Amino acid sequence: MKQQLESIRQAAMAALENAATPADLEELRVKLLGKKGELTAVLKQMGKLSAEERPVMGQLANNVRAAIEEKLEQRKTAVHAAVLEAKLAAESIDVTIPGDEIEIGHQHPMNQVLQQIKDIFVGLGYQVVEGPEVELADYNFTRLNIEEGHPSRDRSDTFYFTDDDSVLLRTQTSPMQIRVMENAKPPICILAPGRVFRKDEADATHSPMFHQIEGLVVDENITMGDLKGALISCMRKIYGEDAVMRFRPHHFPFTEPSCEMDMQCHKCHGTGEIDGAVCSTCHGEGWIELLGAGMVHPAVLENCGIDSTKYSGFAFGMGLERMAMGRLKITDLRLIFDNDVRFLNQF
Ligand code: 2U9
Repeated sequence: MKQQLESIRQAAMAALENAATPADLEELRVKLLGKKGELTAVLKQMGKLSAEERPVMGQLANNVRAAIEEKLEQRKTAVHAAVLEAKLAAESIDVTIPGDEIEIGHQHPMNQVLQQIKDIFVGLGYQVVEGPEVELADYNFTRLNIEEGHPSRDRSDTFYFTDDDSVLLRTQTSPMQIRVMENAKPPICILAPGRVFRKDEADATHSPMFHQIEGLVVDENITMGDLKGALISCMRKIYGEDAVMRFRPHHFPFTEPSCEMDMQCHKCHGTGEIDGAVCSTCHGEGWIELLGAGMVHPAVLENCGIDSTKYSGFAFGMGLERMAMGRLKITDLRLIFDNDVRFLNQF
């Protein structure tokens, strides 16, 4: 029996040493230590031994079992480590391989310009207001002091919904300011951005739909100085603190006095030419037109129930596409609305 036990130990050690997979080890465990295993088979013969031999053989059998168990654990750890190492080697990732580029979307250039202007005026304390695109002629024209028969009311210029020309697609965002003035008491300080509609043929500089941003400030003692301060401050934030501005007299029915604001061309510095050729940025003008503005006409204030002897206000308006084209060097308005990604990805 001693012989048998020793040969089991020897064979077991060799077999365990050669086992390469967890499955091999499990198979050996069952074969050596299981109920029908080799060691159990030997132990079953213990009954045939003499009383003196039994404890000696029992002790030896326990030693063999302990040795096999220890070796089994040792090999399990080693095999597990080897399997893991092989797996890691097979699945290794080359982190130096360049990844697939993921295209990330971005704001439309029009929204970029809109956001920048909104941020500036919100910083000055303006509230952004939005309203309906389908408007009453009363709000779009009459209360803005635009008289019956004015060319902008013409059916060839404005989209009307009704035969009596009382409902239309707004031609400016000004009706929004009328709505606010009608319902709120001064001080009023608002910015009204939005889509407007005019019957224009689409070409490089015209579109039947475009965007405006208008501003309105109404309070006691508002002057032309407040208008100039707000507009120069805004445009210098956009075009740089050294930008040079000028105001020219103009006429709008809803403001009196009215003006237009120009910025000296930053390319030719007002000379209109670069190296003897006509400056392509200002087309030789030396100045770039930015917006229209003026002091709110007293009749417009009264049309909204605001006492024009107590309150005054200034207003301004600019075309957003025109701003974007100037800022982003876009030469054809239609590109802004085409939404061709080859164009949009440039911004
Ligand atoms: C109220 C009173 C007055 C808004 C103003 C302009 C001057 C102006 C044009 C710029 C280019 C329109 O988009 S454009 O074609 N706008 O020149 N807009 S003052 O005046 C208002 C607005 C609301 C109640």
